[in-house]
Amino acid sequence: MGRGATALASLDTSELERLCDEARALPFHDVEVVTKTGVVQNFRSCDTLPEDGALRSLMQAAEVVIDDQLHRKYQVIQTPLRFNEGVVQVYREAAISQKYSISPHRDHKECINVIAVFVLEGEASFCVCKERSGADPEVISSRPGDLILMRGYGFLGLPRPFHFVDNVKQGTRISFGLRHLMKREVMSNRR
Ligand SMILES: O=C(O)CCC(=O)C(=O)O
Ligand SMILES: [Fe+2]
Repeated sequence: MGRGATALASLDTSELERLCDEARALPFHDVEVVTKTGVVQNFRSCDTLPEDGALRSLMQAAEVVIDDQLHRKYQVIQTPLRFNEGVVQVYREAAISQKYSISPHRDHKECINVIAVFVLEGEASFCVCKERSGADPEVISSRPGDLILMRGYGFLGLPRPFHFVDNVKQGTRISFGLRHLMKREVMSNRR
């Protein structure tokens, strides 16, 4: 995680299909086009997941596996990992005039330990960069089935990475982001 994020292959096609079917049927809502802190957002989102569904079980399984490695085994994160937020985001193909699907930002300080984003569908670029301007971007290669792991607040005392999504190709991109919020009442995950 040299620059604060990395991606690894994680889900097989049949699991992906189940997750996508469940994700597509969620009651998505529009998000603010520009947040209070100036982050541009071009997607719809849903954070209410069906009980006993594939998304929830993935959230639980990911928590166990990641906690096992990063907390119990290697103590890279100090507090036990508890994913208490799971958000599905659907991005439409970007208009040419729109550079970013989500512009450079860091996830909120309330998001501790590690942030896990499963790419469920679509092609796009998830990039880390130096600062809010988007300078010096590096694409974290991520395809459907991949899991992007990103430093949250407190991860080895290292800075949270700036990152963005652009280049959403034909069709849609669906991601499933898991976060451990220190307090659950956070209104916006981004700053
Ligand atoms: O959909 C993604 O890949 C993650 C987007 C993101 O950075 C966020 O929602 O904070
Ligand atoms: Fe983010």
